[in-house]
Amino acid sequence: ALAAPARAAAPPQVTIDGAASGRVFDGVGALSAGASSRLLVDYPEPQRSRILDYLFKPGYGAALQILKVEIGGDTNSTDGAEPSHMRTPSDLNCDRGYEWWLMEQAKARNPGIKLSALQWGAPGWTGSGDARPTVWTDRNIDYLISWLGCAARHHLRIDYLGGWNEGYSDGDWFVRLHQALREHGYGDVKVVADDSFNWDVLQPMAANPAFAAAVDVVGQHYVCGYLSDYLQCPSPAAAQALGKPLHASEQGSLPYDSGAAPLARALSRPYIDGAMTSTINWSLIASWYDTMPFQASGLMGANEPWSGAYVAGPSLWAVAHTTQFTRPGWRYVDSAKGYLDGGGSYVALRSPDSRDYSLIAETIDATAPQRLRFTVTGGLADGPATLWSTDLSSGDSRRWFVREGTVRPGDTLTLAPGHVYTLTTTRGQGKGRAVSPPAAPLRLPYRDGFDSSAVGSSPRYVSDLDGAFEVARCDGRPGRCLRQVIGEQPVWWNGWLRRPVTIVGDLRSWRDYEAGVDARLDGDGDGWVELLGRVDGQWADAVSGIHLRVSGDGDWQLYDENLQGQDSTLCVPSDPACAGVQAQSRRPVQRRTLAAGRTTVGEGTWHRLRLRFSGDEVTASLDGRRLARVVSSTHVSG
Ligand code: 147
Repeated sequence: ALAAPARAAAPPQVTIDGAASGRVFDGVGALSAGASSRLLVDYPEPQRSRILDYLFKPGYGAALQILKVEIGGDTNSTDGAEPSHMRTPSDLNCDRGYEWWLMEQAKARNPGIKLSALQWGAPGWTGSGDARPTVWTDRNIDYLISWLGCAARHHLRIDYLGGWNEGYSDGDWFVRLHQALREHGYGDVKVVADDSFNWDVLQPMAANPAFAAAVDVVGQHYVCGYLSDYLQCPSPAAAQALGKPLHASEQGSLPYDSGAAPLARALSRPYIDGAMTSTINWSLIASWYDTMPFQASGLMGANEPWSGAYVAGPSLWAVAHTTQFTRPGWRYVDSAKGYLDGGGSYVALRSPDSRDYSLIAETIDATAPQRLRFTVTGGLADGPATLWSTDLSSGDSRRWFVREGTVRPGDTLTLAPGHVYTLTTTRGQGKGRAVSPPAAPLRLPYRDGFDSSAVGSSPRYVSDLDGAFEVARCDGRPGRCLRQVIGEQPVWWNGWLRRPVTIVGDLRSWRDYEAGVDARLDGDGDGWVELLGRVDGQWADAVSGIHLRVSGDGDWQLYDENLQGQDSTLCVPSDPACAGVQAQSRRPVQRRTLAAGRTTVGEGTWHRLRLRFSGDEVTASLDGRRLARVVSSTHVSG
């Protein structure tokens, strides 16, 4: 029974008082960044539409209220590189990549969704030109204004714009950005600063009133900690005294299954502990090869476009417990927020223009059922309310996002441990029922001549880790080719990978096979081309696997590149050695030459590179001539 009869000891009570209004709620969202959506766009229909429904369609799944996207910079930004709209001062292409498409799809499902944008890296010409280039230039501001122009061409209104992901701030740059937005007719775009850590931005804002005035929203990352249980999510009193909205503008980084419980905590506690009124999860959907870092970190998973398989797991429903019952513009009800004595937390929100309210509670850390009596006052609807629940301790999807029934103010609820609950007077909720097809390997033989891909596009399944590989008309032979088009070092984000690489394939089922590519170097003899095989990991500047490199100066080398260990905490912001964006892995990459020699390969001619893997035997050849046969058992598949 939901409503237990009152017992001797009075149960704890929560009063949802419509007059006790707190801060304005700005919404729960997710982040498509770091090439996290790369494989989603290649999904077949109807699966692709179903996945988008799970993410964006109201009353169906996560029903996200904010979509935050990366402004691509042709440089590695975690799980790959996203393309830039403006690679040179005279270039402009508003159709590269998949973020425009994604924003359009989100808006088509929910016209009220808010859009937010931020750059991780940027083309070199927009940068400061220093040894460690920054984006704090007027050229970069022009570049961002051009991006907003592209958004307008796509009929997309951008609600929030940040500076440089985890790159801290240059206060005067934010002042100029704020001015430029006004001058170019984007005065309603809210400026977020500084998408970094520890509320460090408060100090430069306090020291520079013009900077403070230029900032509409203070957004901080990982306010509940990093890759942890996300138990506490505080903000300093000085932040709360600013009179500006405070956002948890990136958090998450946990898998769509095991991350659901920490995520549930991190949806309510940033408001309870720190007066933050928005949280954004990285990532939206784990749509990158498992080869790359932070496998499965997203609200959903979908990285097999060939099979159409996807995972709509508990994280989706943890989010739905807030998003399906509120809207941006609602207000928190401060009489009904806090921690439960038996473990867990709760917040309540109310509609600004009706008597509706919703109370969201999580009991993740409770160990026993607990009672909670609720009452309603202050002009809110005092009739029956509906209770929804998700049992996050269960792997049974039938126990997620369940409509339990009706309760009334004055009733005492019994809250089971390990759950998320929503008590609401709103309607229109729903649970999507689309079912994923089974997972399947990417079958061999696999080949792509790019003839069915548009010039300028990224061919299906091909995923750039750094740089940009585009379909082009071939030079010196008929047909289409893939060309790496970035010739200038971009302003990198954290410098994990700073050489152009693109990958395609299957991490687990590709074991014994032959890989080949026809390649041509364009340049002055200082370039190289590599064919990689059995790629089984990527971290920092290592692409783990077997590499055959042929250089324009005539050297060739077969080598094995490995990751050192697997620890995923690259850099903690409290570590002084980690100056935010300068976070470089301090773990060296291990490279081992397996064979090397000289060829007559120069630039401007086509050559065929081949790698053949059979058990622990690796054979490399060039233009049909064997270069080496070696034994290497370091890499088994990929
Ligand atoms: C964040 C990035 O902003 C995301 O693009 C993605 O790479 C994510 C993966 O966890 O990480 O960057 C962080 C870097 C360092 C910390 C947190 C986030 N940290 O040390 O707390």
